[in-house]
Amino acid sequence: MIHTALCELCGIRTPVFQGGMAHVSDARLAAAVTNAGGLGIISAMSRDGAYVREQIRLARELTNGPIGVNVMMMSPFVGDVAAVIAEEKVEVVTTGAGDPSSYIENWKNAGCRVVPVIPSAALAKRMERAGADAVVAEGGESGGHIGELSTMPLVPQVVDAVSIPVLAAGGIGDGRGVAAALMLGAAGVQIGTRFLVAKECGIHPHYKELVLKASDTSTIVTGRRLGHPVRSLKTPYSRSYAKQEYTDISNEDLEQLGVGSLRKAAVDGNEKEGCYIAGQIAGMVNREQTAAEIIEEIMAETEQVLAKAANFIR
Ligand code: TUI
Repeated sequence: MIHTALCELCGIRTPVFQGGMAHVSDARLAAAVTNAGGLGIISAMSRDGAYVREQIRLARELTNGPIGVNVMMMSPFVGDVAAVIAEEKVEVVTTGAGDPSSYIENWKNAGCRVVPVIPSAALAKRMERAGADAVVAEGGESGGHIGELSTMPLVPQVVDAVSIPVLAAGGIGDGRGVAAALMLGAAGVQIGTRFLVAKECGIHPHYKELVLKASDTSTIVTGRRLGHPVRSLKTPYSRSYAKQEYTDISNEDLEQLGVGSLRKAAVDGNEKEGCYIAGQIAGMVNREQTAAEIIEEIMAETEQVLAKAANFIR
C-alpha cells in the first residue's frame, strides 16, 4: 500500500485525486473514485450554485467517503459556488484557472481542505501564505488550461518552495508516473485523462473512442494568442482553431470559436465543433475500466516499480 501525508490530510486510502474536468467530472464519476479509495472531484465548471449543490448531494447518496469540488475561478458563478461548497461542508475544494485567495478563509472556517491547482512555484507560495492545505502542481502535459512549465521541472521546484503537501499532475497515467511523482517529492497525484474512459464516466462514447485511439502525438495546444492555452486532442476543430490563430481573425471571433466547445465534445460528441480535452498520456489509455480497476492497477504498478527501484543501488 502507498500511504502519504495526503491520505491523512484528506481522509483517503490512496493518494490519488481525480481531476475536476468540465462536463466530465460529475457526481457519479466522483463517487466511484472515492469508493475506490481516491478522492473523487465534481467539476463546478461554469455552472451555478444550485447545480453544484445538487451534484454534491447526489455524490453523498453514492458514497460515504470524502468528496471534492473543483472551482473554475473564471466562472461567472464563482461566488455563488464558493458559498455552496462551504454550506455543504465539502471535504476538499480544488481550484483552477485563477487565484482563489479571497475564498480560502471562508472554506477553511467551514472545515474544507483547500487545494489550489497552480502552474508555478511563485503561485504555490502565494497559496501557502493564503492558507492552502496542499497544492496541485500541474504541468503542461495535462489536458485543458495549462501553464508554461512541464511536470518534471515544476514539481520539485514547487516541493522546494512550500512546506505543505504537493500533488503532481500532468502526464501521469500509470504507476510509473505515480512512482516518478513520488520521487520528485510529491505526496500524491492528480489524474484526469485516464478517468475519461472510466466505465462510470458518462461522456459521449465518441469522446472515449478518440481517447482510446489516441497516440503520443495526438494532442495540440490552442488558445495561446488569447492568453489561455488549452491542450486537447487533434481533431478537425482543434486543427482549424490552431490555423486560425495565425490569421488576421479578430480576437473576438477567435474567442467565439471556443464558446461551448467543451460541452459540444463531452455531451454531444460533436467532432466538428467539440474541444476534446485530453493530456499527453492519452496514448497510454487503451481500454475502458471501472474507476476501481484504474486505481488498483495504477497503485499496484506503483508498488512494483518502487520495490524494484532499490535494485539500482550498488
Ligand atoms: O484549470 C485548469 N484546467 C482547465 S480550466 C478549463 S475551462 C477553461 N477553458 C478555457 C479557458 C480557460 C479555462 C479547462 N481546463 N487547470 C488548472 C490550472 N490552473 N492550470 C493553470 C492554472 C492557473 C493559471 C493561473 C492557476 C492559477 C493562475 O493564477 C493566475 C493569477 O495570478 O491569478
